[in-house]
Amino acid sequence: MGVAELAAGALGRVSSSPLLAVGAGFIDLTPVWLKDFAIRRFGSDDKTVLLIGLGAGIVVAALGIGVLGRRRLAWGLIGLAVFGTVGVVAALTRPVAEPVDAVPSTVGALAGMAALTLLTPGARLFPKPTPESRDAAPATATPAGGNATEAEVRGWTDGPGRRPDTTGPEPATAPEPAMEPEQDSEAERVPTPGVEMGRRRVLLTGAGVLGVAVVSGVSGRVLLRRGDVSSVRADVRLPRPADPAPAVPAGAQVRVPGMTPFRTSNADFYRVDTALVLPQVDPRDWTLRIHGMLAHPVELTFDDLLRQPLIERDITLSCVSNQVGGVLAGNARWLGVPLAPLLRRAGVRPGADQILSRSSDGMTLSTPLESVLDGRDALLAVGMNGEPLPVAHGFPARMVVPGLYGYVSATKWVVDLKVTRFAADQAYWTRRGYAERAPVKTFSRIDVPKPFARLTAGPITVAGTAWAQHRGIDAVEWQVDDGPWRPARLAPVPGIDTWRQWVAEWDALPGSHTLRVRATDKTGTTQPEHRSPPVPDGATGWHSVVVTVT
Ligand SMILES: Nc1nc2c(c(=O)[nH]1)N[C@H]1C(S)=C(S)[C@@H](COP(=O)(O)O)O[C@H]1N2
Ligand SMILES: [Mo]
Repeated sequence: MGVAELAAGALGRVSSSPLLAVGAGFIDLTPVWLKDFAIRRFGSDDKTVLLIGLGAGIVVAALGIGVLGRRRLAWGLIGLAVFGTVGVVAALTRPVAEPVDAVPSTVGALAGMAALTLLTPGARLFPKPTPESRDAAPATATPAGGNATEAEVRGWTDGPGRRPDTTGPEPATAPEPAMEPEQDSEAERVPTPGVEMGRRRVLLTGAGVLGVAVVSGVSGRVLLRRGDVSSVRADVRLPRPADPAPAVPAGAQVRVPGMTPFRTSNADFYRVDTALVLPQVDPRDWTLRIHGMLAHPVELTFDDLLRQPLIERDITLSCVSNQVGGVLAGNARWLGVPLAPLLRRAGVRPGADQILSRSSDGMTLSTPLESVLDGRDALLAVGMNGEPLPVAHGFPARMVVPGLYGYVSATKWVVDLKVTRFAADQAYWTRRGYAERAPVKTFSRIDVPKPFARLTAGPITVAGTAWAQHRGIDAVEWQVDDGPWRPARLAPVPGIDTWRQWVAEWDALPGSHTLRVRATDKTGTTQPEHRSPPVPDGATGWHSVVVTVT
């Protein structure tokens, strides 16, 4: 694995590292229910959990291969070949694969074979002859092209008193000789390779193999970090917006301890994507190809993009995997180029109904064209909360479309926009059973008090967040136990594309209580009580919190 990482580092291709390629392949093959479970259980730590799991899998595979190799070297070598093949297949099936990506896993598997052979010098490439078959067919004991010399073979099986020269330099340190000739029965002559090899030599060879693995693995990782763009990002200067964001009204943030901030900081913004390692895209090399059903396809550089008039908007982004009460939503101030005029200038052909966007790591998202062209602030964003986009959030450019779930709109590290038809092209998640058209569902959440809070009877402030981007929140109602629904006070908002805070006063009586919330959007539709899962187009249901009042 270490040597393979070094090869990947030398190539400078992250996706050719067997560890990362297999991890990425695993993400792609993960069934939707398991993905939803992982996001629900681990949130943005899902990738760390995956890497730990992969590490455990590798340890188990290595133990298996080692045990096989001790029995018969050939089995161990076959195990390593299979292991390497998994890496090769994973690397070659990445969307950004090139034939050269087969090299790290291949080199790694060969290094593994060398290590296994070194560590099991007594093991045979081919099965030992049984005492009966030995006399009948002595030729089978001689490995043709194997690693054991004829002398070694004879030393193990025939030569009384002749031990192969592998017991280490000082016989005194060699452990009990397995073969005292003459008295030994046939069965006892069968050597135990590790013991025969000499403990000291095993330790030294093992330490050597480990050293090579660690040094090459660490150097591979260091080499792969050459592509890191954080310093390039720090030097990016973004122009001022030609059209700044409407002012956020003073009361948008309700003043309740423990309340969610109206504006989510970049550090706290949720992260959901399929990228096991963050794509490092240098804006100096970045281009955005806009093509497909267009009269004039274009290709823009980052400077071309920054020369367009930029607009700044507060927009709430949310994930289709967000569960009732979940935190996979955030509100940021985005700076970017409006997408609609770019597309119009390129001359959209009749019949097109989809934008298929692609990221630098080969991820695809499909966005309904009508949502981008209907006048909302669909953006090619370059800035987030006054900074260049963080690498985790799509540096140097991403899409943001108010009112659509992230998986059908918010392509990070975007490099390609193809204007096409839903009938012709499918994107990553829609191929996996998620809806093609996924306007966000109306959500409301109780942020304070927290679940299972212990409160003192008397006046208590209940507060939370509600969102229905691009429709806007018209009302929030809350309920204690099965009492009447009461209207909450709504905080002011800068527009219909952000979430909205709400607050209510509760005169709490002692006991255990369930608080519930539901919102109505500006089309007059109230959130349904019915709980449905995130697949295929977003969860539904009322959020509730149980608290104890004493
Ligand atoms: N390149 C790329 N862009 C992507 C994704 C992805 O996996 N790859 N995930 C999408 C999903 S599902 C969501 S919810 C948003 C999340 O954006 P964030 O991580 O900046 O919060 O990004 C979207 N853009
Ligand atoms: Mo998402």
